[in-house]
Amino acid sequence: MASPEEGKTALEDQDQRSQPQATATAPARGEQASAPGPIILEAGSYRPETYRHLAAGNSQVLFVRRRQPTPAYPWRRIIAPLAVLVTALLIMVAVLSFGIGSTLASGGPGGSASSSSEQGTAMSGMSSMNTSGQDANATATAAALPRATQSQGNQLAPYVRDPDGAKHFTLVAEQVLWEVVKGTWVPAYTLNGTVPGPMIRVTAGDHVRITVINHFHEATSIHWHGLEVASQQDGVPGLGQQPIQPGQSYVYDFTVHDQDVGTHWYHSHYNDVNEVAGGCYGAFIVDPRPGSPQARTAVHADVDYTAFIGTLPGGYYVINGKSFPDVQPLHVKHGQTVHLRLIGADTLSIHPMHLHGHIFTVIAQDGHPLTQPYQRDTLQVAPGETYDLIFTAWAAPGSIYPFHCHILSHLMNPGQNESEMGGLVMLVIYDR
Ligand SMILES: [Cu+2]
Repeated sequence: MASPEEGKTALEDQDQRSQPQATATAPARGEQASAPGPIILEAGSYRPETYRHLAAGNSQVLFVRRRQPTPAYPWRRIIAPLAVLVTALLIMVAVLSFGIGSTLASGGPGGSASSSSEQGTAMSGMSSMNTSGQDANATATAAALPRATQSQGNQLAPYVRDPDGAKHFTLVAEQVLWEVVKGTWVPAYTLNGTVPGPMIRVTAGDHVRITVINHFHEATSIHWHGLEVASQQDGVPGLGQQPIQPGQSYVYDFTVHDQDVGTHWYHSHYNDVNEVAGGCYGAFIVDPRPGSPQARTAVHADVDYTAFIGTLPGGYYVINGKSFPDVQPLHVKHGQTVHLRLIGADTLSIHPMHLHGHIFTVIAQDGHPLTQPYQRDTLQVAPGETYDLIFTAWAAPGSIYPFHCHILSHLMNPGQNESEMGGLVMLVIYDR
């Protein structure tokens, strides 16, 4: 399985976007790292020298990206738009012939641009409405979307204090093109412009107010997953509220209590097969009240990191909105205690997440401390679940370990071959 990418060096990473993709014509250049200094590796390669360098514990490793991984299947670029067109025509004919064409008028454009991907199919979901027909407009919509102006999600959400003491957050729902791997932009449903949306972090006892402003081209609503809130605050259209229509806003207002302490999240609950699979979610973490019994038993880790496992349109598997090699690494130092919060944001698949070189302890599930924590090196994360893991960073400074899904087809980006690595991989890097 000789890779056509072999021999490519860091220099060729420059300006990949404009390169023609027909063939990989990079000449072999021999050893790159012959002199002291950074060792340049091509991230995602299974080549043996990758592991030799990592075993040496060299923290000077520089990872670079490969070129666009599409040249093996150029015919897809021709077939895909045709398939979208044919699908659109079929849907239109079907809908019109049943005399329910009027429903199309209220259904917004969808965000899934790929008819050949695993996402974007019209699954029936609890709150999904008018999903059929949306793919028809997806291509046109995607072309009109602005590019995201931020490159990383999961940033701590700011808030203002209202006169009544409430912590008031604002989430703006907006569809953007999101750079899932370098040079590849996919249509995404975001909150405040990033995948994941901002992290809401509050303390038990806090009065929380969240204004959701909908700038999607379709309705939405936000569900506070794992929190005990009144049904009219729960974010399910038709049960406690009406969908938030484009241009409208809705104010959620609730208090978080001691039973809400832990790792939770929020996500769209309208057209969720597209909106959640398009990135519309974020972390909602509730810390214990200072001095409370919960606070006394809480873990005090040196590193506290949250990782969403999900998908994005086009067949991408993502950790915090990015596919490897663009997944943000988890940086640790020798001797630290690491608290990793995992959140299953995929809408279809369970992901058995495996950490190389470490045994971790699962201390909480769905935010709630386990009476009997257990040890694993692989943990299945199903859609909707959250897990809190603790591990000790025992290894030497300079070490690098992958944390990855063990369904190996989830370690490839669309168009990659078997010698490449993408998708659900996050590196744990020991800083010096
Ligand atoms: Cu997986």
